[in-house]
Amino acid sequence: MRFNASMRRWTNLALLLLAPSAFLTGWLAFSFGTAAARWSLLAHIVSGYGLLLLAPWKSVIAAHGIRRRARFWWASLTFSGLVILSLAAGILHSTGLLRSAGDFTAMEVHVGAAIAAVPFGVWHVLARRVPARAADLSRRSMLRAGKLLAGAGLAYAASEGLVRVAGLPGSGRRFTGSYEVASFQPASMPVTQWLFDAVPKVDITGWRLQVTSDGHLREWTYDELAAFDDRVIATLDCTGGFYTTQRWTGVWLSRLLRPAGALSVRVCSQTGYDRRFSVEDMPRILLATRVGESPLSSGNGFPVRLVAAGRRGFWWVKWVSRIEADNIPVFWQLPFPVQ
Ligand code: HEM
Ligand code: HEM
Ligand SMILES: Nc1nc2c(c(=O)[nH]1)N[C@H]1C(S)=C(S)[C@@H](COP(=O)(O)O)O[C@H]1N2
Ligand SMILES: [Mo]
Repeated sequence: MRFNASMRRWTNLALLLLAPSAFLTGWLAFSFGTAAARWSLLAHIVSGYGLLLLAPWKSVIAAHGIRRRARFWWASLTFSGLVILSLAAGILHSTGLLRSAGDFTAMEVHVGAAIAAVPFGVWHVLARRVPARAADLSRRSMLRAGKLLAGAGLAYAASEGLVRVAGLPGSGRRFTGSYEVASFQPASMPVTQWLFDAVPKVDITGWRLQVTSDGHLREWTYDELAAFDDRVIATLDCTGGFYTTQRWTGVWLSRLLRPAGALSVRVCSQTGYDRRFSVEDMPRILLATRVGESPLSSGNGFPVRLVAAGRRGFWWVKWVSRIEADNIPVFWQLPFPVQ
């Protein structure tokens, strides 16, 4: 196949579809703790390998732009660097060849580089515009697209096969891509925050949990909460790339509040971190006082934290200090925390 102008257009347009698809399906996977994560990741990884397969063709295009020193060509190069870093970290994570470097997990580098690439990517497509044409939807370009996706699917299957045959650590990943750490060993459980939170100091003597429902405030002491003995075995699956299964003990939220008229329930940490849940979920979300048979450690949420089985780790609010039912719909929150 000759690499003519139409092929160059096609390559750039394929990148235009694949890069945003990889970015969005990555976040989609993060928003599920159920099998839906697997389907999002399938689309995610096929998009990622599709980008990788286009690299030889894109290099020819890029070499031309660099040779003629297009305006801000170095910004496109920075963009390439970030995309390559993200791809590499994603593959290192998934194979398990390198799961962390310094303070960062491969998954954090993977997502961090992808986020950093976004402004460069937006600039790149605006600055190196490729206007759409009817011919872009021709039978021929569709056939090419089909071949590319099939190739990406094969590349994915081949890499998964290799991971298994070679017995790489990646073969032990959960359906979310996460690795198991310290299951049923609560003392060795990782301590991690979404972004910027720090472990607060809690003086348990004056501590109260404030629960507001139907306009009525009820305060609970730690001992009152610790007297409940509701139990669940649940898996905390952090988007940073690890999961840990533990025996949790505490109280189902439905025992602390049964709002008659509310649309949703907001669970707030002492640090200001919060998440909103639907009222129907209350019977399945545990406010945990213990893990294993011991009280929570400070890092893991002492005095009380949420255990939200089937949801990713960022829903498991630690250091819960306030729970309030109100009339704000549950979807009225950012899809991911910002602190
Ligand atoms: C993963 C995505 C992409 C990467 C890493 C990437 C990278 C690059 C690099 C390094 C250059 C050469 C430097 C320059 O001209 O500024 C370039 C040129 C170019 N890119 Fe991209 N690009 C990507 C996606 C896209 C997309 C989605 C489009 C358009 C829809 C596009 C259109 C172009 C055009 C038209 C050129 C100029 C080529 C020339 O001057 O002959 N690129 N790209
Ligand atoms: C340009 C953006 C991105 C590209 C090109 C990309 C591509 C990839 C690739 C190639 C892999 C490795 C697949 C494998 O070897 O099996 C991967 C894994 C992964 N990516 Fe991304 N990714 C991007 C952004 C993101 C974002 C923004 C997120 C989350 C918010 C994300 C979440 C994940 C997860 C969870 C995995 C692990 C999947 C597994 O181990 O099965 N990615 N990605
Ligand atoms: N208050 C608060 N709760 C939080 C977080 C946070 O940053 N602040 N991070 C969440 C995330 S992203 C995860 S994965 C789990 C981590 O729990 P662990 O430190 O007990 O492993 O806590 C969740 N609860
Ligand atoms: Mo997390």
